[in-house]
Amino acid sequence: MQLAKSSVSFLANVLMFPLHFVQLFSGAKSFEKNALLGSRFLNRHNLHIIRVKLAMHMASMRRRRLRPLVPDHLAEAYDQDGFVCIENFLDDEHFQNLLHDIDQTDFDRVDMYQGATTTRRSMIDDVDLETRPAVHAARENESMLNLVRYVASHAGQPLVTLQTVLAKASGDQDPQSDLHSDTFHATAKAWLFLNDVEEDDGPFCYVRGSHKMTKERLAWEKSISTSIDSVENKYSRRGSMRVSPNELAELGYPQPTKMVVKANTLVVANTQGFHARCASSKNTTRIEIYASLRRNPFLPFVAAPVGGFHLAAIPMIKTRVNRLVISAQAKVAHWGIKPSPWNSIGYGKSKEWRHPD
Ligand SMILES: O=C(O)CCC(=O)C(=O)O
Repeated sequence: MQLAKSSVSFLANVLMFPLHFVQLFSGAKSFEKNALLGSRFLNRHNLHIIRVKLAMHMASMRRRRLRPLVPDHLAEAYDQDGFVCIENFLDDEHFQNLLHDIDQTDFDRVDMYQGATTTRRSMIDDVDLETRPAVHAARENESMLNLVRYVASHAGQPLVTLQTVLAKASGDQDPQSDLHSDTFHATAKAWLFLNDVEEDDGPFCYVRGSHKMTKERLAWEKSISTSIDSVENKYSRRGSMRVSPNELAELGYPQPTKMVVKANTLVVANTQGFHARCASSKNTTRIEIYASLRRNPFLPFVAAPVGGFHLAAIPMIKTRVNRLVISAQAKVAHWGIKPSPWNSIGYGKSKEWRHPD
């Protein structure tokens, strides 16, 4: 039986070899799903570390070219900490109109359930915003988009959506509340918080400086990449490494900083650095304009700062991108390739609690 199982897995790896090989040059990160990325032999010979270092080198090169997109003090803050935090980001009138638009609108919504937390995306494509100019202007805010580009180290079009995080106090653990790095290369996420986020409102937290790949960090990553079979956490095995507070100290990083912020604060972070959504002892609702940008870490160019040869920057795609992303994931699920995390829940308010118990 055991022999039959290992023969099947050997044959599968042989058949998958061309795909696994091509994925070495992409953002593929799962040690578990790619026999080359997960190979103990190759990782002992530094396959993972070579990818991390090369991605880091390419990111610094691209970021230098993107430097004119952001003010000096923000570039310096990013370089030092791995994130930037800007209070009173939108002017007051725009911010009040944005809150009003969001309160008054029934959005087309999808939910993702992770443990006791629901993450909701409310569609803010052009068709949804014909009478909602304040949301449209926030979605198109060039200062925010340029910061996301700089932090991600990529030109291109960030995905921007209206996101609500509805977290129950009790229930299964939200995997986002363990400190983790999203992947092995620079990638950006941004949150323009629309309500105050207090200490016990499930704030975002970030380990300052953990976007820097120090000698200790590289050694830690190597040790994980060479012992994948014995790593318990499935997200770590899939390339999104979890780290404990004790390990942070051993790696020479500080403990995480909680982003306890006022409404209208923008945070943009390189989520290769360690971060999490803090757990809370009460039910919490966080609502935000959320943006993200992740592209192939080995791209050698940032051509045409805004377009950057990015599919998502094509006008026909850009104006409908919220729905295109969800329906692409649904198609992939329909073909049996990968289940979609998103469940359509129809139109309604972005802050509605549907299952409060
Ligand atoms: O929403 C948050 O505060 C953080 C979520 C997170 O950890 C992630 O998106 O990787």
